[in-house]
Amino acid sequence: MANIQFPQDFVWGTATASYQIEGAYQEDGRGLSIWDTFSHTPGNVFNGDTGDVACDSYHRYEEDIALLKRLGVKAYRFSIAWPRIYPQGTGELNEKGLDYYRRVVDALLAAGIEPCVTLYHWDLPQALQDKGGWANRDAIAAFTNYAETVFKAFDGKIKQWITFNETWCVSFLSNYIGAHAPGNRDLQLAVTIAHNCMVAHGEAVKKFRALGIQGEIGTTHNLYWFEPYTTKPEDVAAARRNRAYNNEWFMEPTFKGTYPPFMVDWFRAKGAEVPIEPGDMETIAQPIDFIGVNFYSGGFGRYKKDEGLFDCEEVQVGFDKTFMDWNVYPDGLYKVLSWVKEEYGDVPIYITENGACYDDELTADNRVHDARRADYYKKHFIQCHRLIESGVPLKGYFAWSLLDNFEWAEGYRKRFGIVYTNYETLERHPKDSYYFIQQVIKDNGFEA
Ligand code: PNW
Repeated sequence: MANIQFPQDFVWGTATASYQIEGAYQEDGRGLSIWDTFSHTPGNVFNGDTGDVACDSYHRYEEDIALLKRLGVKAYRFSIAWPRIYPQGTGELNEKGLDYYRRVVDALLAAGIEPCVTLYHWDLPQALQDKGGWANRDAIAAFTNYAETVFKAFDGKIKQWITFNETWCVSFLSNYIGAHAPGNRDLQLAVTIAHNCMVAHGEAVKKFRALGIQGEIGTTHNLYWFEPYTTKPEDVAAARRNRAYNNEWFMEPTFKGTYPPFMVDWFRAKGAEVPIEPGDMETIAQPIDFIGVNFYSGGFGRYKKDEGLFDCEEVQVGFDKTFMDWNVYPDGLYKVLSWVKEEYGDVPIYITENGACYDDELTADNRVHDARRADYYKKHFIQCHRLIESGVPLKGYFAWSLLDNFEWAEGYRKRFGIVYTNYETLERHPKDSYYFIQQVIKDNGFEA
């Protein structure tokens, strides 16, 4: 038994995203997003689920905030839906969309909870997609304009801003693998979109600074800890490519203004070039105040000719798996954040997502005994503490997610919440993991 104590100013929070929880997809002038189109197209989302209603947080946000308050969190990470603010992406502003977030932000502040806002958590206005989406550089100016509007509307109230959530998902998962909206399968498109999104991030940061907005701004990358299964050079190189796909491809431009050359060569050999225009790399590498990291998993890989994009196959080494079939690898969190500090220096780090999906069952008395999820959290909290002890500037932790919600291509069957959502009644029921985290926050630590 060890007594684990977190620093006084450690920020405990939970996270959600607009399309996954809000519903009300046609209300108060909201425009359509690529996720409306994608989810309404048969074959894209499990069971044909859509975010039309989701958790109905658009109408039930007060209940959600009451749950946050009871949980005891200092901060809540949520995202603003661009198509609520600019239904066409650019042009006419929709005040009613801003009003919804004004209500949410005011209610959070009244509850003593700091809002942490993501500007882009995947709901691109469909009107922009119709003009080529992120592959069209016009999207960069549209994004910067949208960012400027919300910066000004919430200056002094929202003090922590994240430009993009998981640029890897926006680019490769959505445009090369095709699993997420808009569902393309084209490597060149994915490479272009990753680049344009990073430029858009940089432009938004420049705008933030130019306007003198209070608070801090950063971006969130989903990092994965991929290690070679053996020390054979070909295995090391293969695992390195697979890791760089999630990590270095995004972290190097963000912090150093360069792309990793071995990856540039690899993509070139596959026929894809990064469309860099003069000034882009400087824009991308604007200094940021913190880096958000979403961490879920990791694994081991070895060389296998023609396996996937990188000649790398994953080796199963007996990890516990979540219901997403993702490896539970808490040590990977320690390793990846230690690597961030080693490689990119003392930039403050927030874990902006970490959590687990299990096949929860609601008992007759509306409880969910999700011991495995609580255990997942505990194991990752231990690593957070280890990181802080070792001098990594980890400032906060946001559990994904406050609520079971629309899990993208997996629809509603995959539950990540610490609160159970009954999709028939839309009632919320805190799970055992919620009470576990509540106690951890209360004590700012736990006995491990
Ligand atoms: C992240 N993958 O998504 C997102 O930021 C959340 O919105 C999401 O609900 C959460 O993680 C859980 O999935 C990902 O297939 C979705 O590699 C899929 C992948 C990675 C991240």
